[in-house]
Amino acid sequence: MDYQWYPGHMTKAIRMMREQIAPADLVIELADARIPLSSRNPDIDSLSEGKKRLLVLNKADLADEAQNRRWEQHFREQGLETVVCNAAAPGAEKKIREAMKRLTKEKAERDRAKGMNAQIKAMVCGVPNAGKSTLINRLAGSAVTKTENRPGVTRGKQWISLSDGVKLLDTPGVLWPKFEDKTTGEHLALIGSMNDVNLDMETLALRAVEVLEELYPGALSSFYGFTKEEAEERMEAEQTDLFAVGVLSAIAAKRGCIRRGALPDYEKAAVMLLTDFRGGRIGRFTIERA
Ligand SMILES: Nc1nc2c(ncn2[C@@H]2O[C@H](COP(=O)(O)OP(=O)(O)O)[C@@H](O)[C@H]2O)c(=O)[nH]1
Ligand SMILES: [Mg+2]
Repeated sequence: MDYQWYPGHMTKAIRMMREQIAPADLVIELADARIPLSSRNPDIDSLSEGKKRLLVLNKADLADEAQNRRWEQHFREQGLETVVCNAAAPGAEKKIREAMKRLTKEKAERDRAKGMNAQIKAMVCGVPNAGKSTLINRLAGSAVTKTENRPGVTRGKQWISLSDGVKLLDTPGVLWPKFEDKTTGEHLALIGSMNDVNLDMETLALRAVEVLEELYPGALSSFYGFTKEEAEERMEAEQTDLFAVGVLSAIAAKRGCIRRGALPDYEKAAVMLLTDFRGGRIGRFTIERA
């Protein structure tokens, strides 16, 4: 499968991002807690050099709780301020605001020592679908109404005033993911951060089965209600040595994904499985380990 995402022009993209980040004192990077490695940007370190950093492991509600704690610790040990977050939940902004305040305390004090009001600029960035807009909306809250939205003023980049002199850029910085290896693209595809139109859903669903069988054995059989024996029988019927095919066939049977001739509708079962998996319905899974 071809997971190509960003077609070239990397130098230009990096230059644009550098310009966007330039005015910020604090860079808030969003990653997906289910794939904390693949959803991070390889150039973020150099792009945010000399700035305060906050890593937000978002969609933590969909990820394995024990793994959330391990990843948080892992990044903290690397010296990166890290917060586990579910931006979709009301109140998510509290922890982020606290971390922002901690990180910008010195700058605020320096400004005040000069007799000025504290002036801190923060920007949110991350790969597509990480939850940037959701988080910005949460952080902005009612402050969003306070932005200068005067008629006649060209609506370009705007800074939303939070409290304590913190201003947040109202548009996120979209970062490209790394795609040095096949696994990165595959993991982004699994969680739904790639355009499905370009993906072979059956192959992807079979990867989901393999990954889950390895990391969370039994999760699929208990959710869909099939036994290992059933999956094995179906492997035989399909004359394959791929257990994942047996599992997908069993899922198709359990969920009535059947096409003419009483054959399993793999395409339908694949889409269903991926939707359940991405939506956290089967369980909370972290597919990259600290
Ligand atoms: N379950 C869950 N969904 C989230 C979370 N944050 C964002 N989302 C959802 O993820 C999708 C992408 O979010 P969005 O803010 O548009 O991502 P962006 O592309 O980074 O701006 C939306 O459907 C959000 O509702 C989260 O913490 N948990
Ligand atoms: Mg967005």
